[in-house]
Amino acid sequence: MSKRLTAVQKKFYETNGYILGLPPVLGPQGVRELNDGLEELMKLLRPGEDSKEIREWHESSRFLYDICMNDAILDYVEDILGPDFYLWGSNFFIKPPRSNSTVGWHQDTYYWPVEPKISATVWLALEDVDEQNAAMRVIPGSHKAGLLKHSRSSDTDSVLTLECEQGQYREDMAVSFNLKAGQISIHDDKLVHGSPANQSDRRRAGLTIRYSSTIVKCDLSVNPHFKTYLCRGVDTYRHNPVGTVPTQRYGRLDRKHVSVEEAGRQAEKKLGLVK
Ligand SMILES: O=C(O)CCC(=O)C(=O)O
Repeated sequence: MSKRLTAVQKKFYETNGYILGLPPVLGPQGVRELNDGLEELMKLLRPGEDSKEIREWHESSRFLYDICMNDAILDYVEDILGPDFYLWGSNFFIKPPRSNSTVGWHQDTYYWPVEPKISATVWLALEDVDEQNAAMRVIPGSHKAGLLKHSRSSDTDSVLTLECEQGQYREDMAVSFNLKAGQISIHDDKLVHGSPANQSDRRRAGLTIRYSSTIVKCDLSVNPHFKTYLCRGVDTYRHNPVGTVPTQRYGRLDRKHVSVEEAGRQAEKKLGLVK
């Protein structure tokens, strides 16, 4: 039985690979707390680090863990992934005003050493986000095209260096993920998406939260740090290590983060992404 999404919304997600236009999951007070919490986390960064370092800190910050376990968010995710799913990833995508930084077109699943491909990302807006301040853009329906070819580019303003090769997706079809503060979007792990530079005078910040069906298994030889937190239902598969719920409100995680991008070419080969 559906918790929050109508049959039409579920069908839309299935066809297009994303959902927008949901009621806010945080009110003005919740949005203020989220922004204040981000400031507290930023205080834990060391010289030379930036907000990109705040990754998987739901494992060390109860404040973030509680946001990732927000009941309204989990209801939506349950409608998409089914009754049994876990949380495993979170990070902030922040573009200061007038920043050149972009996010190149990519499929999340290319970055993650997990199978099968039954995962979804929630993007929670910390402030109003639109075309002016570099909202994320997605290619509707591109999640049905299978895994696309990605190549490494070092000559780029993108914070991600594995980008979808051109010609495999229709950029002219892109839809902008405009959100009000406290609203979420949800997208499929195979959906092609990215975001442009922020040419406005407004910051643009979102928290991404990654959830997977309990059947999804991580290749720990690529990412040995993968930890799961059951959100709903039961994990009959027990494929993955289980994380410990953090007790401190704000805490940093001191360890190397590993996606396929960071694990390097060897990992791409091992996972059969390249020859
Ligand atoms: O916020 C962005 O610009 C990109 C976010 C993203 O790539 C993701 O949520 O997977």
